[in-house]
Amino acid sequence: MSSISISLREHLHPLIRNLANRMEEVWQRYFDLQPYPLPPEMGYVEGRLEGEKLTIENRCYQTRQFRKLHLELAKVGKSLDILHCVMFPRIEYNLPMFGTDLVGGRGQISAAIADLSPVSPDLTLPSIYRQQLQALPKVSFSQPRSLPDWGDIFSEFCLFIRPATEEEETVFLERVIAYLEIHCTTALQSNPVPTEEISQVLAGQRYYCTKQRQNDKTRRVLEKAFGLEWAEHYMTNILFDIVEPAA
Ligand code: 18B
Repeated sequence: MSSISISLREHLHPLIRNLANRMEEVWQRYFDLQPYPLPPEMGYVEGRLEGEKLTIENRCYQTRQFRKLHLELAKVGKSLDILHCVMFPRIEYNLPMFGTDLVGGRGQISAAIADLSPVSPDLTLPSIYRQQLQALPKVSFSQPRSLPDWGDIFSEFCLFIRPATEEEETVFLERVIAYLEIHCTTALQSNPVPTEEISQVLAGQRYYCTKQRQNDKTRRVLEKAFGLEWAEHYMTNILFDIVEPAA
């Protein structure tokens, strides 16, 4: 299996490959990564989309602060390369959702998204995050993209662009790594919330997942390759799952 995984990564757009490698390197540097029990049939998945092969590779870990660190790489024939990543904090920790999605094909990334998304009822980030994010040097991109209707979950720091040049790809990659480093260091210093505040964190995570499941562009790719039911199952249970606390 690992040789298949390695070869998938090698065949993806360089920005996707480089970001995947860099994010895993950051995770390894900060955390004691434990395996996350993904259903075995979901580690490596193959389907067909309009005559082309769709290959999905899932990597999942857990840590003290994070229930699930999910990195997914996917390739549809020669036409579509995808990186998807979400870090799900344990609900005892009032931490934002780090998420990134890169979609591209035929040598061009069309969508590069990254954010630290709030889980508070007023959809703002904790000030410790805002201060660090505001302190980063300003960056700008020549082709910003606008968020879809369901995108109210994203913070004011959300990056959503079509990188126009290799230089912009590099600026985007370095900015995502900066977000990730801020997140890892802040998470490592954070303490669990009192029990009575857990339900609020859970509600915030649930809202985030509910909105992400409304992404028709993701859903359509999965439906075409694997069917309606499988796509619904995958979006609800693998990509954007919610875990209820033990009663
Ligand atoms: N996503 N993406 O992860 N999605 O998963 N993604 C697209 O150029 C997949 C996340 C996000 O404009 C597109 O328009 C598939 C996370 C947003 O309406 C395609 C998988 C975030 C958009 C896919 C996947 C996130 C978007 C269209 C599973 C943010 C723009 C590409 C492997 C943290 C939506 C394009 C819009 C777009 C596909 C965001 C094809 C199959 C974690 C905002």
